[in-house]
Amino acid sequence: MRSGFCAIVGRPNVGKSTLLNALVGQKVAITTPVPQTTRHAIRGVLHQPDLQIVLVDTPGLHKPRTLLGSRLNEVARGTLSGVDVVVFIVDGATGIGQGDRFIAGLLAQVDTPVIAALNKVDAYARAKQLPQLSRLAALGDFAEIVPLSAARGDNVDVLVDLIAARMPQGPAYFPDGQVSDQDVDRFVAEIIREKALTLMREELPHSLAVVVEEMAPGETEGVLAVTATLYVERASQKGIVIGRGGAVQRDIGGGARSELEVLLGTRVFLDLRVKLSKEWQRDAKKLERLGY
Ligand SMILES: Nc1nc2c(ncn2[C@@H]2O[C@H](COP(=O)(O)OP(=O)(O)OP(=O)(O)O)[C@@H](O)[C@H]2O)c(=O)[nH]1
Ligand SMILES: [Mg+2]
Repeated sequence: MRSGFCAIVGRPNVGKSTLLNALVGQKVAITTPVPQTTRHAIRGVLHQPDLQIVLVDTPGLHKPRTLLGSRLNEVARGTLSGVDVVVFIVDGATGIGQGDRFIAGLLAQVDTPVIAALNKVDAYARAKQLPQLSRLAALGDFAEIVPLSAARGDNVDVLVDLIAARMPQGPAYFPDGQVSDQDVDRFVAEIIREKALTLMREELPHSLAVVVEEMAPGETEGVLAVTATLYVERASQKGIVIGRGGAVQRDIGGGARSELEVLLGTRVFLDLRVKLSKEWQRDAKKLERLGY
């Protein structure tokens, strides 16, 4: 069989995780309208007869302002070597800019072939596609260039073929049916973080971290009991996450619970707590404790 590794890189918010999910065919990574959502290199596996592509979603490469930011960049840069092909995504809706040029420069320094993808073609006029494609082509020496919509699925099959063509002969790295290397705890924490980010948007996205403290079969049969903590950085943020009379916290919990029930195929009892971990984004020890 043919098998290998493919890293997905690009600026924050260009649609890397949405593309990962589209390629795998199910939700492996959380996606939100907030930049710097992804914080780990998440592996998702595309299975086809005689073919296995291990896709590595990465945090968006950006100018870091905190220790967390630098960590995220290290994670992304660390995936560039040691893969068979890189998919470099840019956002055609916001346009190609300095950040993309910077990443193209990093990619020029590695030997790995790069497929450039112009994402979000559903979100702007068709007439703008050609100029965007030529702007993208000017950024580097790409093996292929493909316009696509990760959200709608346009051309995702074409991308699969382009990646597959670059997979060497190799073993199955994951058993049939396994679509990700994330453990359930991490996945549950991520779904809770997704709901929180989506509900609170601009207010404090980067200051949030979620840790699953406990997960076990509940007292009622067929129920999974989860205890999780939402960490914020400042005392004032606690109030925002909890909301008036606990409304925001309840909405986060409710949204996460109903999605988890579908994704995990079991009833879920979710106990959410909100705690303060002062300035955790800038503190090496706290970052480690939170899993970063
Ligand atoms: N219109 C449109 N929106 C998209 C498309 N792909 C992704 N998006 C949206 O773009 C936003 C960011 O998507 P993500 O997949 O989270 O982006 P990312 O590159 O993983 O972001 P980070 O993890 O923060 O680096 C979300 O609101 C997505 O719904 C697309 O093809 N078309
Ligand atoms: Mg992401």
